[in-house]
Amino acid sequence: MLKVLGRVTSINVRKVLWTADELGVPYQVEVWGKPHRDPDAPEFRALNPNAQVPVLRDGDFVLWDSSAIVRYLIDKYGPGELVPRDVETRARAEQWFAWQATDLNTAWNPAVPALVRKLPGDYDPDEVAASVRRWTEKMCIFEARLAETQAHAAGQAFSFADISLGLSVHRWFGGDFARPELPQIAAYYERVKSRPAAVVHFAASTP
Ligand SMILES: N[C@@H](CCC(=O)N[C@@H](CS)C(=O)NCC(=O)O)C(=O)O
Repeated sequence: MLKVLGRVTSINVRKVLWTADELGVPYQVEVWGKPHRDPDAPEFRALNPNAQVPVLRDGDFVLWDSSAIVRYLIDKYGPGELVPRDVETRARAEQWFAWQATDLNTAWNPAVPALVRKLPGDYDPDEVAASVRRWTEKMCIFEARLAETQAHAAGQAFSFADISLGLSVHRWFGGDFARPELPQIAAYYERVKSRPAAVVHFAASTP
């Protein structure tokens, strides 16, 4: 059986688990990641020299980086309904999938640890406020995209991009800060989190 090394409080771990659930692939979670089990341990670094979760073990095959793992699962066990057949729509899914991992994921730091996960730390209030502003700007970009599709990131159908974006929206609503009204994103949140394969991942302890 597939083994996912990580902690379910990590968005990148849940991105992998939700993908596996969408594809109907069974897996076991081996808990790694602070504060449970420090991935800086030599046996974990031997699997991922970055000392980060998630790591996938599929038999003897070991893979790190959540985006690479999502693509691997789709290629090996899918694609299910996760990959649009039309080339342009598929490219659009890739675009939003990459945008989440780069632009959005960097904008929300340090707002996420300070205001969403509320991790202990000496946060500079100005930096947190600047991060909220950057994060809000990115969410407005996604709001505009959803206004075009009225459904999902790549178009009408749910795709792999909506896994990481859906979890990101979950974070947005889990934070302790003032948010502008973004009605498209609010409707999208209800749409994605009610998917049968999604429910458990939205119920996880921290957004
Ligand atoms: N690019 C990596 C980033 C992984 C990452 O940032 N992992 C974080 C959790 S989301 C981590 O391992 N933090 C250390 C820990 O949990 O101990 C990926 O997408 O897999």
